Amino acid sequence: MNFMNRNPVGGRPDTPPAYNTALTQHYVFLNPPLGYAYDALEPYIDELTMRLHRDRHLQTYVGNLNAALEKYPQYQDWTLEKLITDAESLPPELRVPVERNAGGVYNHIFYFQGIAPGGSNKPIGKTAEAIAAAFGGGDGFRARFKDAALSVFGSGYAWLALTPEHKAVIVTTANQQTPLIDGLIPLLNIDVWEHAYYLKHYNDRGAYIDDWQGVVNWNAVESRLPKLG
Ligand code: MN3
Repeated sequence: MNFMNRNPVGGRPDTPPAYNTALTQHYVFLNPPLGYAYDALEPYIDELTMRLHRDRHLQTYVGNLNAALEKYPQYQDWTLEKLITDAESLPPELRVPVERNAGGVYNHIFYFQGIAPGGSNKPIGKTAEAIAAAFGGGDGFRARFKDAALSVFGSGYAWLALTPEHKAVIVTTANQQTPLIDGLIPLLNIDVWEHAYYLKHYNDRGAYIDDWQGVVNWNAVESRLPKLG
């Protein structure tokens, strides 16, 4: 399966395509390759967790989203972002499955593309500047982000995002909701559903968050910044 050729779409003009093309795809949605081997994040994130997470959990959201849109050709050219942000204008019977599953696809692709083998522990470039301004630097960010990720009750995500004024903020979302609906620009997320860490860390979410910090792909985060000025 060649994801890039099957569904050629342009990236948003303000974001380079390398990391973000999969987020602008539309029906028929595909599960993009990780871009690294399933075991490449060892010892931080284990191979079996990565296999199950992408091949089963994300695949289920992809399948459910395609099934939901199959009989609605008028929405089949909507991108993931449009399905999420304009869900209110969908027919009632389509709205809930789209909200859940488009969010599930978006959030997981965003998560998998936000980590990489050898990911450095340090924000770079404009990201580092925004983090320094908002949190006093990388250490302050890591502590605040961990607290936020720990605070998610049940299943959800913690996010680093930008406000429309381009101030860095940390927010959390429940289940498969995204900060897009609040007008924020997502930069980085951590999946804290138990399936993201249970095989290795059991119920110790904090240990998973610490490990995840070691594989954050700050180059990807930097590429998600809107072009300023
Ligand atoms: Mn997940």
